[in-house]
Amino acid sequence: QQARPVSRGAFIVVEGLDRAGKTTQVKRLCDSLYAQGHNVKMIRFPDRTTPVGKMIDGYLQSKAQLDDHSIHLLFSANRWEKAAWIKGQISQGYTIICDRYYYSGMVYSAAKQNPALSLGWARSPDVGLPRPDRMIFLDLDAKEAEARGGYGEEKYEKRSMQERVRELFLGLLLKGEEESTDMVVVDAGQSVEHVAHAIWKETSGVVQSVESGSRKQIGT
Ligand code: 2DT
Repeated sequence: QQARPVSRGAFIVVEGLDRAGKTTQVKRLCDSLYAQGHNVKMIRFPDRTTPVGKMIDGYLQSKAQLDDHSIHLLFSANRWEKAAWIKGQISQGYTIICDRYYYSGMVYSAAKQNPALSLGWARSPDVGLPRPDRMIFLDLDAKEAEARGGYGEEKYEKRSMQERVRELFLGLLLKGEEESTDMVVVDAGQSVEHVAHAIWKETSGVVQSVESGSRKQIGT
C-alpha cells in the first residue's frame, strides 16, 4: 500500500485489565486504520522477545523471584529499549498502536500494596518516554473479566489484584493525574462490535489531526 505524505504518525495506547479484550481490539483498530490508508504498526508491552523481556516473562510465569522495585524497573527498561524505535517510526509517518504502556507499569506495581512502592515512585522511571496522543482504557468489572473464561496462571491474574488495578486505573482519571488528559474510558462490557466502534470514535480523529500536522511534536 502506498504511503500518504503525513506530518507524523500518531501514538495510541490501549490499556485494560486482563481479559478486557485488548488484543482483539488493538488488532481491529490496526485493521480499520490500515483499510483507510494509514500506515500502522502494532506493538505490545511487555515485549517478551528481548533479553529484558525474557526476564519479565520468567517473573510473570513465577519461574523467577524478583524484588517489586527490580521488576518494576525491568518493565520500564523494556519500554526504554523501544523508545527510540517508536519515535523513529512515528516521525516516518507510522501510527503506532500499543497494547499496554506505562500506565500498566504504574498501576500494576502500585496495586501490589508494597508500602515502599508508591504510585509516585512507580511513575518516575518512565518520565521522558514518548507520550501517547491518546490512551484508551478498556474498562471491565473484575468479576466480569473473570467470568470471561477465568484468568490464566500468570502472576497478577487474581481477582483481588485485578480489582486494585482497576481502581488505580480509574483513579488516574478521578484524581486528575497528569496521565488523565490523554485518557478515555471505554466500556469493555459491550459486544466486540460496540467496543470497536467506541474506540474508533475516540481515536480516528486523533490520528487524522496528528497526521495533518495540527499536533506538532510527540510529547514526553
Ligand atoms: P500481558 O498479559 O498483556 O502480556 O501483560 N505489566 C505490564 C506490569 O506489571 N507492568 C508493565 O509495565 C506492563 C507493561 C500486566 C502481562 C502482565 O504484566 C503486567 C499484566
